[in-house]
This record gives sequence, C-alpha cells and structure tokens, in this order.
Amino acid sequence: MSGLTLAKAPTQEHLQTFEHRGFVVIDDMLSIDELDRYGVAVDEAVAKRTRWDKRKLKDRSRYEQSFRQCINLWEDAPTVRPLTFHPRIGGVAAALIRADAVRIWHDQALYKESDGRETDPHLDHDYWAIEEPRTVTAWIPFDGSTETTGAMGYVPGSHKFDITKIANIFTGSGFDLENGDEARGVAPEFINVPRGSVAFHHGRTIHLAHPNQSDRTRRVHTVIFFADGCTRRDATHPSVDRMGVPVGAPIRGPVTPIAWPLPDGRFPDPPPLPDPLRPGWPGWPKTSPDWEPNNVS
Ligand SMILES: O=C(O)CCC(=O)C(=O)O
Repeated sequence: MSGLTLAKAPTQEHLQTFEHRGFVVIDDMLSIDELDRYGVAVDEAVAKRTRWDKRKLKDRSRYEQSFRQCINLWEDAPTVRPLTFHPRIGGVAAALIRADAVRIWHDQALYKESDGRETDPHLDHDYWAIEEPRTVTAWIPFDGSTETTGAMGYVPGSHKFDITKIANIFTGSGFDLENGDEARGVAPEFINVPRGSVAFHHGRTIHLAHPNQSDRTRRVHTVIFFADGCTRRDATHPSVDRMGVPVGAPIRGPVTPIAWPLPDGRFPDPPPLPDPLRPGWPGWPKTSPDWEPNNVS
C-alpha cells in the first residue's frame, strides 16, 4: 500500500485517464486486512464451486487454460458479498462511468493457475446483452499482479475505436493485435497492479493478460458494473435471461441489483438459482460429467 489513507473518490486525473485511455489503476482501494479476508473468502468459494473438476490444466479447453472462472460468487458465498458490493469500489465505478447509480452485471473470480496460458485479446461489451456502452470492470488482484503472474494489458483509447468485429476467445484466440486492424496499430500497455490497488477498464477497451509463469495462482476477483437505466440488447445472457428482461427494457432485477449506492446500506439478497444450472454459475457443481465449457465472460 502506498498511502496511509484509503482512496475514497477518484481524482480528476483518474477520471480523465479513464475517459481518454479506457482504463485506470487506483491505489489504496483495499486494506491489507480486507485483502486477506476477501482473498480467503474467494479462495474458498472457488474451491467449493470447482471441487468436481479434477482435470489437469492441459486437459481443459484452451479458454479454460487461461483461468478458472466462477461467476456470481456473491450469490452462493455470503462472505464474498461485501467485496462484490464494496461501497468504495462501487462508488469509484459509478464516478468513472458518470452514473448516479450502478448495478452489477455479474462478479467473477478469474484464478489463473501456475502455467495458466495468456488471456487472449478481446473486449467485453460484445459478450454482454447490454445496449449502452456504460460499463466498467473492477479487476481486484488479492496479491497484486506482475509481469510473471499474469498482468493485464490494455490497448489505450481502444474503447473509442468503434470496433465491430467480435473477438471469440471461447473457441478461438481473440483479436490479432499484430496483424489485425482492431487495435489500430496501438500496442497494449501491460500494468503491474500493486497489492491494494484496483484496475478499472471500460467494457469496450481491448485487453489481454500475460500467462502465469510463477508457481502461485494469480488470484483475482472482478466485478462488472453498468449504469442503472441501461437496457437489454437483443442477445442472450444469463444475467438478463434469468430475470426475463424484455429486449429494449431497463435491466433491473435481483440478478443485477444496485451495487452503489446500496439501498438502505444493505447488501442485496441473492436471487433464485439459475435454471438450468450451468458450469461456472451459482449452484454448480453438477453431479453428472456432461458439463460444457463456459461460453460467457
Ligand atoms: O484476468 C484476466 O486474465 C482477464 C480479465 C478479463 O478479461 C476481464 O476482467 O474482463
């Protein structure tokens, strides 16, 4: 931690950086005590969700070799809830996308194990069923991140590139930053995030991550926020399908509750489990082995 007091609001410089570059790292967001506590909470939640999966890294799909992905841990892990709905993080997210209130699209742990491969270049917004590009992800590394543990890289300004091509990292390898034109020839900037800091990226910013060449898992929790009032795009995604939100309607309901400001200062209650259950989502593991690879981010 670089400061004595925890950050409460983004500075003008943070806001401008996010506006122009599509990502910003904000220091001193979480105390050592919080990192320790929430780190254990997410470790336990990930272990519980993935206890069925005895496959070695090399036997998983290419996508799954980038990280273990567990979505909406806040729903089945009450100890994770205070992190997902942390007012300091939600408040910063709202300020960055200039929203009076933000909802969560979903949270997710992204645990890149030792030898985990790189995260392929992509932008998130096209994977979601949100019409308006008023979205931001908080990327929270419990141990910080370095070049060797799987640091994130961002293409500065790419949130304004109006990219129409969709990067499929679930079955393919994402954008080709060297030969493709999506990144407009702009090289990604890789960022080491100090412990206690949080990296925020816009939903349309191209990003990727290095492989994990260390002998420890890169333990990261992320929360995706969107401005309250955003509407459903004509696309399928559990976050809206579970609530039956019609196309064009505001995305409001118990799967995507208000994260900031918290109504009455209370954490939201979890919604009913998804039906059917699916890998990586609340209620998993399924007992039968007929799982399918995750195909949502
Ligand atoms: O943590 C990673 O390796 C990738 C993160 C990512 O793609 C995201 O948070 O949108």
